[in-house]
Amino acid sequence: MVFNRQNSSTRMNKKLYVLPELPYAYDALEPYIDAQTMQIHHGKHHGAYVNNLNAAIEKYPELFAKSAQDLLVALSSIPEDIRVAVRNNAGGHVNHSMFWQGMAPAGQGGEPSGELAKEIEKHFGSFAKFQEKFNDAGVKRFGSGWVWLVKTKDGKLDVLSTANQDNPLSDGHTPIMENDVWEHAYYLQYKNARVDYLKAWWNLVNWDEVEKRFKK
Ligand code: MN3
Repeated sequence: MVFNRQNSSTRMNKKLYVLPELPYAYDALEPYIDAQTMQIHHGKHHGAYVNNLNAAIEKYPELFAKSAQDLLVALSSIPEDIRVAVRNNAGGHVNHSMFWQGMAPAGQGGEPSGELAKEIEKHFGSFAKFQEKFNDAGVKRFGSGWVWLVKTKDGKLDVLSTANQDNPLSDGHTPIMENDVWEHAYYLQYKNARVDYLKAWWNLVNWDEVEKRFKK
């Protein structure tokens, strides 16, 4: 049997995107995020983004060689017929993977330290003002989306929000931390009170992870 060289190398490069395991148990973020929300959010929502991303890329298998982040950075170069699917589902995959890593079991929250704490003070005035700006951007995001702390193209810290599953990477910014303000992130526990969820969520921030991203 003769293998076509190109086909076999395509097959070797084809690495499906996979749903990462949570770095903690489903109930580890209680009482701020309940176990059922985590189970559905991770298994069903994030799981669906991964499946849909794999299905979209299937048409251009050479793209499996790229990381999901790289797909978002180079969104304009993605074939037009799958660009929206990649934007939504690579976005959903990257955003949620970062989101899980950016949280830690309750009680380990606290405040940022070192260089990051200094930069936050420099750009926002104080940690409290930064929190206020972040929460405000989250409350004002109409419909579904995300709120972010980013390092902008010119190296400044800024707070912004994006719609749907859009990621700041596609606009040339580097995401440092993020909160999910889709209703599926909080509705079971907080109902329509997004603002209460946003406030409670600070108890879960994994500052070690956020500082690591900031230093990169
Ligand atoms: Mn979500």
